[in-house]
Amino acid sequence: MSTEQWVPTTAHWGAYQATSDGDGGVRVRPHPDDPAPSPLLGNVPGIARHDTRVLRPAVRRGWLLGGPGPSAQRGRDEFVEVDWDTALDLVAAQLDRVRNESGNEAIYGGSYGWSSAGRFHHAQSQLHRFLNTIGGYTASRNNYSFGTSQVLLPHVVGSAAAVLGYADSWATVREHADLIVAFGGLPTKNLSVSPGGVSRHTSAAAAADPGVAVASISPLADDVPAGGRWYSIEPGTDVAMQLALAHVLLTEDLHDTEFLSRCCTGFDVFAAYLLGSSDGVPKTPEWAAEICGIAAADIRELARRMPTGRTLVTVTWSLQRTRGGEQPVWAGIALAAMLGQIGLPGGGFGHGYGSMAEVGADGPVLHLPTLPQGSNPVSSFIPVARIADMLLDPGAEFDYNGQRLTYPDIRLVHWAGGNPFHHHQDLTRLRRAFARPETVVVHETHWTATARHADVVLPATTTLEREDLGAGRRDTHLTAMHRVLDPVGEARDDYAILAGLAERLGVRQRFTEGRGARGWLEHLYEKWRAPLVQQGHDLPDFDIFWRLGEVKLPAMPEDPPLVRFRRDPERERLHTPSGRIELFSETVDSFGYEDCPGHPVWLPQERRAPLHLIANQPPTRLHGQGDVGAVSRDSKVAGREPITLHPDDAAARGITDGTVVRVFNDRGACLAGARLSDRVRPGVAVLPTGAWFDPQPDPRRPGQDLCAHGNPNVLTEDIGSSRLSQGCAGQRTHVDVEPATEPLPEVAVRTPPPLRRG
Ligand SMILES: Nc1nc2c(c(=O)[nH]1)N[C@H]1C(S)=C(S)[C@@H](COP(=O)(O)OP(=O)(O)OC[C@H]3O[C@@H](n4cnc5c(=O)[nH]c(N)nc54)[C@H](O)[C@@H]3O)O[C@H]1N2
Ligand SMILES: Nc1nc2c(c(=O)[nH]1)N[C@H]1C(S)=C(S)[C@@H](COP(=O)(O)OP(=O)(O)OC[C@H]3O[C@@H](n4cnc5c(=O)[nH]c(N)nc54)[C@H](O)[C@@H]3O)O[C@H]1N2
Ligand SMILES: [Mo]
Repeated sequence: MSTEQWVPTTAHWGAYQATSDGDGGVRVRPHPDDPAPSPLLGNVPGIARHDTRVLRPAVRRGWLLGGPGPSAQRGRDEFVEVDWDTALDLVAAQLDRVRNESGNEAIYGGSYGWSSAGRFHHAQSQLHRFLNTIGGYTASRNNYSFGTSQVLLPHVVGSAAAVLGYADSWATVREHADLIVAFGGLPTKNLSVSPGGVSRHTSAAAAADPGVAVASISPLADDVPAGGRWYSIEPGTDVAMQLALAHVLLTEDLHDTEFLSRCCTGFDVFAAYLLGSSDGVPKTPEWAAEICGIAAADIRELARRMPTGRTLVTVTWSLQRTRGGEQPVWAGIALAAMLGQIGLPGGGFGHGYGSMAEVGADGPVLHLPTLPQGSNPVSSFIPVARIADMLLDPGAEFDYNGQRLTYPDIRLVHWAGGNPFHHHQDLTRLRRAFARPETVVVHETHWTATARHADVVLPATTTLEREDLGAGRRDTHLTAMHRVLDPVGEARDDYAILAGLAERLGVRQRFTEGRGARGWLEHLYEKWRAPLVQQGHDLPDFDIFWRLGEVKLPAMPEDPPLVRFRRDPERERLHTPSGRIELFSETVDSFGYEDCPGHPVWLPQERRAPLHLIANQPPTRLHGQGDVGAVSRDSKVAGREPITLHPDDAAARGITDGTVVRVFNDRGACLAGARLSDRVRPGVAVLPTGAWFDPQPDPRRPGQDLCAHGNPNVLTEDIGSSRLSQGCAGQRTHVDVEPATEPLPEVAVRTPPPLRRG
């Protein structure tokens, strides 16, 4: 029987309300003030309770019997369930042994991943704080989302935040912009999501129907908003189109020379490249049309239109999640600089409209309550997407942002709140990499592929089973996240798990500071509130906040850095060597990287299979989270992840709608369910990320596995975006597709791995 106590909570897909269904499960409904609630809400009941919840601590049999050591059995072995004391004793003993024998550098604690919303129980922050109290760990830098831009932007505009942290709100864009030129389109499917959530989905509502003319450049018609024009582009060729647009502005004298000389440096070098005086190739619309598949006349017409009003040039994050990913971002900035509107409302350069709810959201830029993580005495780190290289090749050197670094020798991997067997590329290679350490510890709510590749799996609660404070960056409200359910099985909060380890390592007091979880919530809230109240903001104390369920975040009016810079470039210098926007960077040039020279360039891409595969964000879930929920389950085709093919490409291969296909290239293969649509460009296939990795013998390739479920990361290449940024390059790859032949392996990943009671 339902108790009908609806309480507030939030998730990466936004604030909502939940109630217990009286039967151990949960019911959900949108926040009453949300103009565009997320469809992902429909996954929640199915994730909270599912057969794949981890119920008890579990230890891989081979590791339990044989002790720590490299093992190719990870991901293939059965598990033995043990009690909490046994599990925590085992993990604490290994942490202690590894730090004593090999130093804390041998512990990899990067632990990348989205975990859940909630400022206190954020698993990765908890783990970092814990590892810092026991002497530190090898860390990771940057993210999978826009890791390439995080390294590039400081060289071009002085900081990543100048672009990523201060996007104009959609309200400002709608008021001032006449035209949005959107490379990567404005896919609304992405806009219900933001790290920490948004309380009101204003971006999703605005992007779906912007009320501004939009030129949407993408291989997919679904990326085009209402009223927008679709420029169907060949994947990976946006830079050619951007250069041609710039070429027209330059040769027809439509560029803003005043802005370029007052606020930028290096335009002369870039202009010489556009004209072909530096490489013999003028970047004309005719040149670009051959590469990108958009008619020269269309490019010319668009270029001539851009300077006639306020124009926002946007680039989705997807465009930089690829080899040479710096180029479309830098070229987009150069294009916006030539229009001279950077720093004007609704104009200039935007990065991530169409990628995430926070970009274009209304919320203030301000600090939220945050768990202090302490400091890490270990200096070794990797750019986050170099995980497999590090595990496979300790001691090897690699390039990163002008430095030559060395991979540390990792003995123990500790992961909480992430799923590398979702997020990383070339999962067959990642399996080899995960065979190398002596011990892999994973905290998980569910039996994800990463949990299945661990030696010790510690069951974590979900947000619904605990209390927290929730808000995203650029959010409008802070949510009091109430508890709805009892912990499932013997699951514990990550905080409690780590406190148990800290106790065994003699640092419990340092880790907990003597507080329980509720004590921390009050402490973090009050510490955050005090200075704001001093500044005159009206914020209730913790008890009232908790009863109200949410508070409005105070506005912090501050002009964005690029607005201030535009007004007075001499006094508001950017943190670049020249103090200006660098269209040519002497610093980047001095690194001598052929895959990221000193100004934006066209870098042709090699291709070894006939179809482009776009492995974009799934419309039906958050990454791998929610794959067992109703929305994701309902989207499957013949039980597999849907792959969308153009009808011509399907016909040429004898593939019909609704049938199972085998998607393959020289790295790997997976099964998927075919969907035919002329809303994808011919020659392009779309297989979103996030179907739980389900490796099983490939009937076509003896001795090798395929993913029976449709995870595209068995196909993507595990390579850095460039020597500069070493970012994730997983957005696209090349494949072929064929009808699958019987017998078809069943999807096995929706039931737990073999478990025995210890
Ligand atoms: N091919 C390809 N690959 C990609 C991308 C792409 O475009 N193409 N995109 C990349 C991008 S941008 C990203 S951000 C990554 C995302 O990759 P991840 O962030 O690793 O993906 P998630 O599925 O969100 O993984 C989070 C995990 O945390 C677990 N979890 C949730 N709450 C808790 C908790 O409270 N405690 C603990 N211990 N665990 C919890 C969930 O069950 C889930 O398994 O993927 C990347 N991978
Ligand atoms: N529903 C949902 N929303 C999400 C997420 C999720 O898992 N589910 N994940 C969130 C996360 S972590 C992130 S980082 C953001 C990511 O935001 P993005 O990286 O921007 O999102 P994607 O959906 O991967 O890609 C956006 C679009 O880029 C287009 N595209 C791909 N290649 C090319 C190309 O070469 N040229 C052009 N012009 N277009 C191309 C594709 O058609 C794709 O639909 O999304 C966030 N939003
Ligand atoms: Mo991301």
